[in-house]
Amino acid sequence: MPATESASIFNSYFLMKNDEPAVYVKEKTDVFPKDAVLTVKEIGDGNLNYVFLVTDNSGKSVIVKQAGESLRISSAMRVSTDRNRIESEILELQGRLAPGLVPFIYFYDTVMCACIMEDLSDYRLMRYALMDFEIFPRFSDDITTYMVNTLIDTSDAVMEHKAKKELVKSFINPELCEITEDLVLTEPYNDIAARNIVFPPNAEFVQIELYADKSLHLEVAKLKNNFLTNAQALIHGDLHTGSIFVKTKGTKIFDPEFAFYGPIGYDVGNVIANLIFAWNRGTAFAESDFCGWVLSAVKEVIDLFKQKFTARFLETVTEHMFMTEGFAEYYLDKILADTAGYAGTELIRRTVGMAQVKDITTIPDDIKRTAAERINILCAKDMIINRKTFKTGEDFTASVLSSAEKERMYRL
Ligand code: SR1
Ligand code: MG
Repeated sequence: MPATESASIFNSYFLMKNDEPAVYVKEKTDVFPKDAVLTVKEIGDGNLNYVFLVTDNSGKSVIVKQAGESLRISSAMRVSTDRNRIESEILELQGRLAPGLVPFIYFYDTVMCACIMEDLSDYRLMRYALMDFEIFPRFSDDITTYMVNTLIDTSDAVMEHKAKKELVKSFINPELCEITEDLVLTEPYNDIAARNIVFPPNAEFVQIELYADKSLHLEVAKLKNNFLTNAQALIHGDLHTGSIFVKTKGTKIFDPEFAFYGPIGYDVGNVIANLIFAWNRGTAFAESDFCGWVLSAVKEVIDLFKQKFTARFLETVTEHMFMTEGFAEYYLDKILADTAGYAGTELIRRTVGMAQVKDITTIPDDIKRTAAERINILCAKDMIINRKTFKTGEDFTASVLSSAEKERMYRL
């Protein structure tokens, strides 16, 4: 073993702190000269990991992201640190499939369960930018290119099936999937683990509309079964606006640690639901121009996704039977129904589940927050129950507007 390797403090796992991420970057990469003076700042505000910004005195910087053995959101929840390998490997793969739309990975390490990646400090986290009512005209185009390229190209439509199954194996992600199976697809409907967070003015509404609605439970059970068994494509698995960086001239999708082979509509549905949170917040603050843009983004994401998906499917399909006339339409139709269904489950779980979104929880006026939450739930139920009828961008925007109207009627 070379002397440097045997002497390294990074030969066995520990949680980095203080200036250790800087030492780590110098040891593992050539990004900075060995004599560079580096500063370290912990900047993570997610639920799971530790994120450090490492900068030299010229302003050059990288990010070090490390997986802890228990989660930041709850020290009682322990989740495999293999999530960091999954995240690093999928970002490398997606960098090839969707160039420019994901951060560059300089290095990753299965001992420290950490990776060193491109710093995107010139971008803003999309959730916070939307909370300030900023608009991003490029967003629909970029996010649909990312989804179409990364999802079709890893599916059985395009990949040789044995090679695809190798990827299924490599991206098996049981513990992170379990979080979604529990927090998204079970607990919001029954509070079975007693960790839902229900805004008190909506307690009765949640009891009637979610906990007591058996026909809703049946549809969610079907969506859960689909999530558990439909190894359709290598999905991001947690594609909310806290997993997206934006600036006027670009978009970067990051944080795919929940990635696994699952239903394509899970990713598309998450994007739609998180736009709806932004719309709901905009409505509470009477930001009508912003709300107009958000609704047009919802419509565009669906319509551009359909358009690009069909074009890329027809261009790249290699599975002979999938070339049969009518199959592309059948395949896309199922994805759109899944999109509506999982937009619904995301809307509900972020409203009553353990992991909520600041777009809604920081609405200061209780009456407006109550209304925003009810719109989320009514819209979600429409999308889940009637998911097979959602075919166009307008079907999604119409559901948002009619749910807002329904909520107004509920109050009268
Ligand atoms: C316990 S982790 C809570 C949530 O944070 C992640 O971003 C996922 O969305 C997960 O459901
Ligand atoms: Mg995350």
